[in-house]
Amino acid sequence: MTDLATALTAVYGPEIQPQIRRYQAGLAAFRERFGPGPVTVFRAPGRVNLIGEHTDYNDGYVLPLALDKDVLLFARPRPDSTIHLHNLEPRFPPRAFPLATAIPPAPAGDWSNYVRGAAQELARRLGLELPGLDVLVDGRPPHGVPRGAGLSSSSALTVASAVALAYFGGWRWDGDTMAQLCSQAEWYVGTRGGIMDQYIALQARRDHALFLDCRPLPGGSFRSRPVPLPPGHRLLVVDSGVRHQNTRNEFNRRVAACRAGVALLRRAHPGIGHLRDVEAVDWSRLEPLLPEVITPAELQALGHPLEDLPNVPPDAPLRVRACCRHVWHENRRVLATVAALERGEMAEVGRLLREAHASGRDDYQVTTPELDTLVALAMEVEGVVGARFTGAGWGGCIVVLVRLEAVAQFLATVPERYRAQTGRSATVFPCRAGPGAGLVGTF
Ligand code: NG1
Repeated sequence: MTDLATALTAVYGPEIQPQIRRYQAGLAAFRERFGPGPVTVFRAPGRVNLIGEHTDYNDGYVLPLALDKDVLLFARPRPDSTIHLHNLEPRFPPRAFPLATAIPPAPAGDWSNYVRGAAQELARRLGLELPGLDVLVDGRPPHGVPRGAGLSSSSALTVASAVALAYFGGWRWDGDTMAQLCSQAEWYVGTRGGIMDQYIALQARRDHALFLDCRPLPGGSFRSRPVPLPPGHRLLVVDSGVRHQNTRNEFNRRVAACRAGVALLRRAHPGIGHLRDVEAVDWSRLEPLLPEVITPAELQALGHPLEDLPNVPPDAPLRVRACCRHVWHENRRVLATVAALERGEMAEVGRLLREAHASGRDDYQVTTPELDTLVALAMEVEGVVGARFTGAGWGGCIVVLVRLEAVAQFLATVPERYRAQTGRSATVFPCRAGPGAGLVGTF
């Protein structure tokens, strides 16, 4: 048995009173539902990405950090091989499914699919004798990860589930292998995302962002490096309050546009596998090789079928040139941001963040009017270094880098002006870079 206060101090630092109450409530709810006895607790954080959007599935660069908000998973092995799921939020109803190497999905949008994906992937890849589990999940505010806000609450649930199953299955995982497994697990829900969210959830370091090269090295590991956050500054996450449903199709269309670009560039650059592989070729030489728009059917006729991309119909217009333009430049921006942060050149960091937002808005077309408004309002505050949308887009949050002394002015003006302009309320939370996912202890 672990001492709760000691375990929580190791994870959250000295201010643990609210966390003690949160964990105690979770433990009590678990025992009320599943009976007395020891309970093992796991956690996984959400993330905010400073820069490098829609680059991870193109084998590119990203610069995320883990939030100090997390999903808690309370678990205890069962004598059979089923997973019984309970969630402290009533809008996520109880679920149960048997462990297997092919687990049937619940209907699209069902919360249990993230746990199913993780369970299926562990059963498949590791061939473990996984025990069944009773599970209780707590992702409630204010300490949980906001849902659907581009802060990777889904990856946090996937990662926490995988870590719990691996623990009870006796697998001593390494972070790179586990991140790849969890990234694959999220394909279970249909999106074809990259490795950023799961990697940072697992490998985050307190007070640091993580520069990650999403191209796996020959042995399957990844190159990453902690980047300290600039002293005298604060990162703010501002939730626009806009949530878009069914972004899966739009997401996969962007993935399709990038893959189409690679297929077409291969005619002049044989052997390339990702946009990343032409990073040294000047964009002005690549752009003429790409059409503005092409459909999957036209690509197929050219001998380049797009495979394994759910919900991308043959006549979907793929904006190949603009999407590739975003990715090619965004990769450069990540490298330049890391260099500028390390040299303390904050004006340059700010310029890159603003440019990244404009590129997501104009080329990748994933922002919303509300996100654009929030970024514009943020930039009006003196002392704001830069601001941009964060995560996939289509609503959710912006991230703002601001000088410490300007935070009060930001809080006093931006939400009010946002409400005046859009009629919506924005939630601002200062963000501390927290540690990565793992076992908290048995209580
Ligand atoms: P969010 O914001 O969590 O939907 C998605 C992808 C990332 C990355 C970003 C865009 C998943 C699980 N996450 O994140 O891999 O591609 O969009 O940069 O697919």
